[in-house]
Amino acid sequence: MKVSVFHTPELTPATVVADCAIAVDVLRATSTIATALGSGAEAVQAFSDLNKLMAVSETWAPDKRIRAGERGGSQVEGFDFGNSPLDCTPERVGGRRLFISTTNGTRALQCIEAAPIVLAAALINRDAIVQHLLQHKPETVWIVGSGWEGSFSLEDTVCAGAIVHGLQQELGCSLDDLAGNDETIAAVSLFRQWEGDLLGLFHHASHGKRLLRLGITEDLKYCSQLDILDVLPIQHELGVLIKQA
Ligand code: 3SL
Repeated sequence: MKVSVFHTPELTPATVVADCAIAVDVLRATSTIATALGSGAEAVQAFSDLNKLMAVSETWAPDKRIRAGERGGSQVEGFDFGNSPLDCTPERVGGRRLFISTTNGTRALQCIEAAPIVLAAALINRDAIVQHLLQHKPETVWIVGSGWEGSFSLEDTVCAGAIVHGLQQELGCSLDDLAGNDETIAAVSLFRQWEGDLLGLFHHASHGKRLLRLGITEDLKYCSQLDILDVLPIQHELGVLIKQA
C-alpha cells in the first residue's frame, strides 16, 4: 500500500485516480458527515453547488430531508443546518437524508468521486478509516485535504498524518514503505508533534481562528477528538455517502 497526501483539491492529480481516495475536512464537513451517519442519517448527499442541492432535495419529502448549507463558516439562509456536527443528533437526522454543501469539503469529495472507493475521514473516525484500509489493502491510496479556498490547512494535514501513523503502527512497517509522496512524511511529522494537543493545533490554524471569531468553540473541541466514532462513510453512488455496516 502506498499512501499519497494532497493538501487541496487543486493539488490533486486530475488525470488518474487512486484505488481508494479519502476526502478530509476536519473543520468541519467530514466531521459532520461522519456524525450524521453515526446518528442514523439514511445517507449524506454532497453538492458543491447550492442551487443544485436545492433542486435535487426538492424531489424528497420534507420530513425525509435536511438541508445543510455553509459558506464562510456561517449557515446559508433558508437552510435547516449550517455545518455543525453538533446539530446532527439522532432526533434531527435519524432516517433522513442530509443534503450538504460547504465551502471546501464538498469540493474535495467531488474531486475524488471517480475513484473505485471513496471515503470521508476526520479525526473523530480515524480508526474506522485505518481498519478499512488494513482490511482491503488498496494498492494506491490518496488522502485529499479540503484546505481553504485552495490553500493548505493544518487540521486536514494532521488528520492525514493521523491516518498514516495509525496504518504504520498496525502494519509495523517503516514510513518510507507507506509514503507515496513527501507530503505524507510531512503530515505524519505534524501529527506526531501535535497528537497530544490537537485542539491546541486548531487554535493556530487559520480556519480554526475563523471559526473561533464566529464563536464556534464547541465544534472545535468536538472535531479535535481522535477515534470517538466507529463510522465509515463510503460513497455508494456518485456524491452519496452511506455508513458501511
Ligand atoms: O470549508 C468547508 O467545507 C467547511 O467545512 C467550512 S466550515 O467549517 O463549515 O466553516
